Amino acid sequence: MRGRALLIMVLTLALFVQVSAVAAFEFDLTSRVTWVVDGDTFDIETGDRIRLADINTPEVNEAGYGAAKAHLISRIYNKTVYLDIDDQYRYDTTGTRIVCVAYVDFNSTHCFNVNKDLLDGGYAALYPHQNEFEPSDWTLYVQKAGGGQAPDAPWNGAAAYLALIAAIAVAVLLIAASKNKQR
Ligand SMILES: [Ca+2]
Ligand SMILES: [Ca+2]
Repeated sequence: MRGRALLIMVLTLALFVQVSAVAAFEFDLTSRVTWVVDGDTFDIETGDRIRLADINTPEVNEAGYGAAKAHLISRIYNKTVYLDIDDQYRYDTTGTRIVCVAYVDFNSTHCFNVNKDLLDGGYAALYPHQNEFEPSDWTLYVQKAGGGQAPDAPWNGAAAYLALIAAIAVAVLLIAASKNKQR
Protein backbone atom coordinates (compact mmCIF):
# COMPACT_ATOMS: atom_id res chain seq x y z
CA MET A 1 0.00 0.00 0.00
CA ARG A 2 2.81 2.40 0.91
CA GLY A 3 4.51 1.76 -2.44
CA ARG A 4 1.32 2.34 -4.34
CA ALA A 5 0.64 5.64 -2.58
CA LEU A 6 4.19 6.74 -3.35
CA LEU A 7 3.73 5.88 -7.02
CA ILE A 8 0.52 7.90 -7.14
CA MET A 9 2.23 10.90 -5.53
CA VAL A 10 5.09 10.74 -8.05
CA LEU A 11 2.68 10.56 -10.99
CA THR A 12 0.69 13.45 -9.53
CA LEU A 13 3.84 15.53 -9.17
CA ALA A 14 4.78 14.74 -12.79
CA LEU A 15 1.34 15.89 -13.93
CA PHE A 16 1.70 19.13 -11.98
CA VAL A 17 5.14 19.89 -13.40
CA GLN A 18 3.88 19.30 -16.94
CA VAL A 19 0.85 21.55 -16.50
CA SER A 20 3.00 24.34 -15.04
CA ALA A 21 5.42 24.14 -17.96
CA VAL A 22 2.58 24.58 -20.45
CA ALA A 23 1.12 27.49 -18.49
CA ALA A 24 4.43 29.40 -18.26
CA PHE A 25 4.64 32.77 -20.00
CA GLU A 26 6.22 32.34 -23.39
CA PHE A 27 9.75 33.45 -24.05
CA ASP A 28 11.92 31.62 -26.51
CA LEU A 29 15.37 33.17 -26.17
CA THR A 30 17.35 35.14 -23.60
CA SER A 31 20.28 37.23 -24.79
CA ARG A 32 22.07 40.58 -24.42
CA VAL A 33 21.60 43.54 -26.75
CA THR A 34 24.86 44.43 -28.51
CA TRP A 35 23.68 47.06 -31.01
CA VAL A 36 20.60 49.20 -31.64
CA VAL A 37 19.97 49.75 -35.35
CA ASP A 38 16.95 52.05 -35.04
CA GLY A 39 13.80 52.38 -32.93
CA ASP A 40 12.40 48.95 -33.80
CA THR A 41 15.47 46.86 -34.70
CA PHE A 42 18.48 45.64 -32.71
CA ASP A 43 21.18 42.98 -32.61
CA ILE A 44 21.83 40.42 -29.87
CA GLU A 45 24.82 38.43 -28.66
CA THR A 46 23.88 35.39 -30.75
CA GLY A 47 24.50 37.47 -33.90
CA ASP A 48 20.80 37.60 -34.74
CA ARG A 49 18.99 40.78 -35.75
CA ILE A 50 15.66 41.34 -34.00
CA ARG A 51 12.65 43.24 -35.44
CA LEU A 52 10.10 44.21 -32.81
CA ALA A 53 6.72 42.74 -33.78
CA ASP A 54 3.64 44.69 -34.85
CA ILE A 55 5.09 48.18 -34.36
CA ASN A 56 7.02 50.58 -36.59
CA THR A 57 9.30 53.50 -35.73
CA PRO A 58 10.38 56.23 -38.23
CA GLU A 59 13.11 55.46 -40.77
CA VAL A 60 16.44 57.35 -40.82
CA ASN A 61 15.12 60.19 -43.03
CA GLU A 62 11.82 60.60 -41.16
CA ALA A 63 10.80 62.80 -38.21
CA GLY A 64 11.07 61.00 -34.89
CA TYR A 65 13.84 58.62 -35.97
CA GLY A 66 16.41 59.96 -33.51
CA ALA A 67 14.03 60.09 -30.56
CA ALA A 68 12.79 56.52 -31.12
CA LYS A 69 16.32 55.15 -31.48
CA ALA A 70 17.55 57.04 -28.39
CA HIS A 71 14.61 55.71 -26.40
CA LEU A 72 15.25 52.09 -27.43
CA ILE A 73 18.96 52.50 -26.60
CA SER A 74 18.07 53.78 -23.12
CA ARG A 75 15.74 50.81 -22.58
CA ILE A 76 17.70 47.83 -23.86
CA TYR A 77 21.28 48.55 -24.96
CA ASN A 78 23.77 46.20 -23.27
CA LYS A 79 20.91 44.72 -21.22
CA THR A 80 19.46 41.22 -21.01
CA VAL A 81 16.35 40.77 -23.17
CA TYR A 82 13.78 37.98 -22.98
CA LEU A 83 12.42 37.36 -26.45
CA ASP A 84 9.10 35.87 -27.44
CA ILE A 85 9.82 34.85 -31.04
CA ASP A 86 6.95 34.62 -33.53
CA ASP A 87 6.11 30.90 -33.72
CA GLN A 88 4.22 31.29 -37.01
CA TYR A 89 6.93 32.72 -39.30
CA ARG A 90 9.95 33.46 -37.09
CA TYR A 91 11.51 35.83 -39.69
CA ASP A 92 10.10 39.01 -41.23
CA THR A 93 9.54 39.39 -45.00
CA THR A 94 13.22 40.20 -45.59
CA GLY A 95 14.06 36.76 -44.13
CA THR A 96 16.91 38.25 -42.09
CA ARG A 97 15.29 39.62 -38.95
CA ILE A 98 13.64 37.56 -36.21
CA VAL A 99 10.21 38.95 -35.26
CA CYS A 100 9.81 39.26 -31.48
CA VAL A 101 8.14 40.82 -28.53
CA ALA A 102 11.01 41.85 -26.25
CA TYR A 103 10.97 42.08 -22.46
CA VAL A 104 13.56 43.60 -20.11
CA ASP A 105 13.87 43.57 -16.33
CA PHE A 106 11.90 46.26 -14.54
CA ASN A 107 12.44 45.14 -10.94
CA SER A 108 12.89 41.90 -9.02
CA THR A 109 9.33 40.74 -9.71
CA HIS A 110 8.40 42.29 -13.06
CA CYS A 111 9.61 42.80 -16.62
CA PHE A 112 8.20 45.24 -19.10
CA ASN A 113 7.14 44.85 -22.70
CA VAL A 114 9.49 46.89 -24.91
CA ASN A 115 7.10 46.86 -27.91
CA LYS A 116 4.29 48.22 -25.74
CA ASP A 117 6.60 50.77 -24.13
CA LEU A 118 7.53 52.22 -27.56
CA LEU A 119 3.85 52.42 -28.51
CA ASP A 120 2.74 54.01 -25.23
CA GLY A 121 5.60 56.53 -25.36
CA GLY A 122 4.52 57.67 -28.82
CA TYR A 123 7.81 56.56 -30.40
CA ALA A 124 6.23 53.83 -32.51
CA ALA A 125 3.02 53.31 -34.47
CA LEU A 126 0.97 50.14 -34.45
CA TYR A 127 1.87 48.04 -37.50
CA PRO A 128 0.12 44.65 -37.19
CA HIS A 129 1.26 41.66 -39.21
CA GLN A 130 0.15 38.05 -39.49
CA ASN A 131 1.92 36.41 -36.56
CA GLU A 132 1.27 34.85 -33.17
CA PHE A 133 1.01 38.22 -31.41
CA GLU A 134 -2.03 40.29 -30.49
CA PRO A 135 -0.99 43.85 -29.55
CA SER A 136 -4.37 44.58 -27.91
CA ASP A 137 -3.51 41.89 -25.32
CA TRP A 138 -0.16 43.47 -24.39
CA THR A 139 0.34 44.90 -20.94
CA LEU A 140 3.32 47.12 -20.13
CA TYR A 141 4.35 45.04 -17.12
CA VAL A 142 4.45 41.26 -16.83
CA GLN A 143 5.15 39.26 -13.71
CA LYS A 144 8.24 37.08 -13.63
CA ALA A 145 7.91 33.38 -12.81
CA GLY A 146 8.52 32.60 -9.13
CA GLY A 147 12.14 33.40 -8.46
CA GLY A 148 13.09 32.83 -12.11
CA GLN A 149 14.29 35.11 -14.84
CA ALA A 150 11.42 34.54 -17.24
CA PRO A 151 8.61 37.04 -17.66
CA ASP A 152 5.33 35.59 -16.52
CA ALA A 153 1.75 36.50 -17.33
CA PRO A 154 -0.34 37.44 -14.25
CA TRP A 155 -2.77 34.51 -14.67
CA ASN A 156 -0.02 31.85 -14.70
CA GLY A 157 0.30 31.75 -10.94
CA ALA A 158 -3.42 31.03 -10.63
CA ALA A 159 -3.34 28.34 -13.35
CA ALA A 160 -0.42 26.53 -11.70
CA TYR A 161 -2.17 26.77 -8.32
CA LEU A 162 -5.40 25.27 -9.70
CA ALA A 163 -3.41 22.48 -11.36
CA LEU A 164 -1.76 21.66 -8.03
CA ILE A 165 -5.14 21.58 -6.23
CA ALA A 166 -6.56 19.31 -8.97
CA ALA A 167 -3.52 17.00 -8.80
CA ILE A 168 -3.79 16.68 -5.02
CA ALA A 169 -7.54 15.98 -5.29
CA VAL A 170 -6.89 13.22 -7.84
CA ALA A 171 -4.20 11.68 -5.59
CA VAL A 172 -6.50 11.74 -2.53
CA LEU A 173 -9.34 10.11 -4.50
CA LEU A 174 -7.03 7.42 -5.91
CA ILE A 175 -5.60 6.63 -2.48
CA ALA A 176 -9.13 6.48 -0.98
CA ALA A 177 -10.27 4.18 -3.80
CA SER A 178 -7.35 1.78 -3.28
CA LYS A 179 -8.02 1.71 0.47
CA ASN A 180 -11.70 0.81 -0.15
CA LYS A 181 -10.66 -2.00 -2.45
CA GLN A 182 -8.51 -3.56 0.30
CA ARG A 183 -11.43 -3.76 2.75
CA1 LIG B 1 10.87 51.27 -38.93
CA1 LIG C 1 6.84 32.61 -29.42
